[in-house]
Amino acid sequence: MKQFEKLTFESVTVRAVAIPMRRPIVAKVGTYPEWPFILIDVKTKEGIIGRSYLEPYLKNAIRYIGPVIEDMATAFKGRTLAPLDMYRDVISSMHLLGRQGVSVIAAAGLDMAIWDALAKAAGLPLAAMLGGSVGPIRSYNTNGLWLIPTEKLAEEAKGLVAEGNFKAIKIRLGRPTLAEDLKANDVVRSAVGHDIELMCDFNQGQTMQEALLRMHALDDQGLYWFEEPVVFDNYAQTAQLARELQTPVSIGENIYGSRSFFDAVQAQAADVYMPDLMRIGGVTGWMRAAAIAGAAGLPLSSHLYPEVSAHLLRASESADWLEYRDWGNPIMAEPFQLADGHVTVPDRPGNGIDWDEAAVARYAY
Ligand code: SMN
Ligand code: MG
Repeated sequence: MKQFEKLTFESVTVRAVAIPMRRPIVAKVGTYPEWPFILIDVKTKEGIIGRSYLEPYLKNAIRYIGPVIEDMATAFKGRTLAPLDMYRDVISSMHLLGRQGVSVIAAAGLDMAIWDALAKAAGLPLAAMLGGSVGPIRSYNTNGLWLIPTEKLAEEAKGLVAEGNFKAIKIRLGRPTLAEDLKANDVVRSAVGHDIELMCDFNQGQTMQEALLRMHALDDQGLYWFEEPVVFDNYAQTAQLARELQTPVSIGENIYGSRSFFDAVQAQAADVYMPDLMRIGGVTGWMRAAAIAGAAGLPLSSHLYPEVSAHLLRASESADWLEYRDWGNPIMAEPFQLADGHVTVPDRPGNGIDWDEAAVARYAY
């Protein structure tokens, strides 16, 4: 039920938690035994609270991302909640410090919380607020299969499929030798069979020379996509790989803002894109990127942030797989329901995020 004609920005609360991981991340980008979150609560004068979180990878990031969010919030005090205007103003205020990196991350966190508050005030799930509907999204399980010993891959792969009757899972490649990558792929494929799609992620861990040899050798293995085969923003190189290989090339998690997203699409840098809400610019940045991907006919997946990404995929023209990870579930009052490899966008106002405050207190640092 609609409650307010307009909302007024009052203040923000920023908190840090770190949650131990069931299957610690071992990737080319780093090793993470626990996963930090920055929790953002935007308070409005009318009493509605908008919530979001960021996944900043590094525990210390709260020390510099937190103050930027608080600074932006000070400038918002007393303003009517209008996410498009606020995003524009806050990004232009950061012009001299740069329009990428921490500037976008802080703006994105606030943007997601502001959209949440607006959707709550309208009495609509975020997906519906954006003109879409609630419902299922097919999802792949990304919760494991890091660069762990090959002997452990089979059991973990079976476990990942079983925990949500998933039809797709993601494996990390880019081991020291091609033989090890082929072996890892064989082990996982034998464990899960041919009805499960296998995405694979190289996390930018190869030079172009290595990638050319490795990708061509893996190209007939039936992998669903090759993610970030080389440094993500060398679009000339990723475009060459996308052209030469039959396996689709995916990038997107490291792209900051819709203008950089447009640059990548123009450069034909990939076959599939997977925006990350903290980098693409929150709900506002995502919808702009989604329009570009839709017009270009390019499938759009997601990176982390499953709760909010699910709403956005329901409102994106070329929506494809959601990346499902459960690392934030311990602090969620109502974690996602999984059924048959799908998550369901919850039919409640806002983005569906609410904190389990006892758990937040437990993981706070
Ligand atoms: C990833 C996510 C989180 C930490 C490390 C690596 C990865 C992904 O790139 O796409 O899931
Ligand atoms: Mg990735």
